[in-house]
Amino acid sequence: MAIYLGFDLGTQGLAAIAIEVEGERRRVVFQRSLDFDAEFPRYGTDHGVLPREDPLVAESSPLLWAEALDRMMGLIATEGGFDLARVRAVAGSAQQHGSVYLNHTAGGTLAGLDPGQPLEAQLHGIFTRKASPIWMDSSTAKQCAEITRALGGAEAVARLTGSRAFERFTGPQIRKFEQYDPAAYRRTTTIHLASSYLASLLAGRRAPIEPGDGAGMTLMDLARKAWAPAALAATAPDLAQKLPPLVASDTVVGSLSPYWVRRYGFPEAAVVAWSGDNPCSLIGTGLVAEGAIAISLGTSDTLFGPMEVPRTDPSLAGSVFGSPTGAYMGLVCFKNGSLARERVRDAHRMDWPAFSRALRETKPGNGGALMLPWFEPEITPDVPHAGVRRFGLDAGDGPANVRAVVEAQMMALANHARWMGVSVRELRATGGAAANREILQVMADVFGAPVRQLKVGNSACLGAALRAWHADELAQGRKPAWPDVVAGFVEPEEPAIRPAPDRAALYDEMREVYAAAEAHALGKGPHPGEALAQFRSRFGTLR
Ligand code: ADP
Ligand code: XUL
Repeated sequence: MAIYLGFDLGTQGLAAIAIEVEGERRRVVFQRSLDFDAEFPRYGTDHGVLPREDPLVAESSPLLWAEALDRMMGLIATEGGFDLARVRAVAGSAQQHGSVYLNHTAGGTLAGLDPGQPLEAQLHGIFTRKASPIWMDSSTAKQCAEITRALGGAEAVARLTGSRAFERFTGPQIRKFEQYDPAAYRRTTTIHLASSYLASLLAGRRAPIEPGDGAGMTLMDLARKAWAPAALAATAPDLAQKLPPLVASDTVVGSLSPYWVRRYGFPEAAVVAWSGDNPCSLIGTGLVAEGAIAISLGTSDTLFGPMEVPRTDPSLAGSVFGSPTGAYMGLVCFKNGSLARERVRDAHRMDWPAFSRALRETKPGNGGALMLPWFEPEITPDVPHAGVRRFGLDAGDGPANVRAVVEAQMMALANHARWMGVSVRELRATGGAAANREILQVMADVFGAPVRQLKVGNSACLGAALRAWHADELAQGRKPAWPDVVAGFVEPEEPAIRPAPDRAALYDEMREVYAAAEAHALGKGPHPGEALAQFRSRFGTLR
């Protein structure tokens, strides 16, 4: 019976899953994750991020990622509990936008890895840049402005690439690298995404990029799913030679290289193009047709849903990426996700059970107390400098701050997803914090829709494994339909978490107040004092 492997390079760790498939029989046979800070302390990461002086800079280590992949392959071989010869194909998901810079020796090194030595020890000479900028970086405002100007304005960039130029996107990051270290840029022969870098390590050769992750670079023509010459020219010299080719998401890019075969006993299984964590999560939550959305509460909070044809966000807050199905997906991303919830939890010396208790013991609407949870610079909306704002909220009141941060996050998700034009009948929740039913209750109440947890919590990792299976079927000349591929794996847990009907009016009004508070903080509207007073007079007694 065939086994398919999926990996997920998250911000804070690497996860893997193995699924077994034969006919109607489908099951998860292995699941494991490795936390970067705990398992690889010598890199000195904090939540997977290297220490940095500038709060706008966020980087991680491509050597750490390689070491984690090597360790995980070893664990699958020793603890997987299945005959490795059954592994037919491997695919992966990776945090989006992060980039890896390689020199001319990389090809030879990857093709000739010595199975007697650890992977990481053999890679030190292949990089032109030791650290990889990751999605949490917001240090490229200048480069975004330059690229935007060269391409004729933010709307033009969004029409071409699916998104305006965001600071975390790869193109602005590449431009910054070229400006700060032109000699190292010139020595760079390949610029990978985290996804194509890890696929290259597995295949022992330069792996291509696919349109799910490629759309997060400000370099891809979204409609044509090809590199956009104007965007490349606006970004850095000679970029076309340094980027891997773009291929369809279901492309087999090679097979497991001799390193993995000899070191751990894997077969020469197919390596399928890796994609971004959000495109993979779309598959792993079962969203293969338009009309439904999912929310991932990972390190970032994201909301996403499938789209048949790309419709860009007129407010330019959202993004459109390729979907692994060949269609498209809309996405809104928030930097102040799990780490903001952790900041509130830790400030009030709580653990997750105490955090949940605080949500149970406080009332919807928080008596009109409101927070703008910008512990870090925010992506949605664009908040360049961190700064938490509180309205009628005592910073020392633990339970009220817990409710305030979660209500704020859910209202921001709901407000900034309106452009997708999806009437939300049901939400699927995934990511680390989706294990928390009290957080999901606030989600259900704010959206006024039932929320379903999924049986497999890491949907990005599951989505990667399902992509491996789908591509392997295609490679054998079959035509698997996506609904059949995801069936049996993405069924939600019962029962759903239902919204309390008496909360709909409250959150409808509170979402407007929240939008006003946000606009005010961005210098685009009056102080929300009056709106808050009205809200309190109608709902404040609920405290
Ligand atoms: P990534 O997006 O990096 O892959 P995960 O999806 O693994 O991250 O989510 C990790 C986060 O999940 C942690 O930072 C933690 O804050 C959060 N988390 C884990 N368990 C809980 C819980 N019970 N309640 C709330 N948050 C949780
Ligand atoms: C999406 C984004 C994050 C990362 C990390 O645009 O920046 O969701 O993919 O998970």
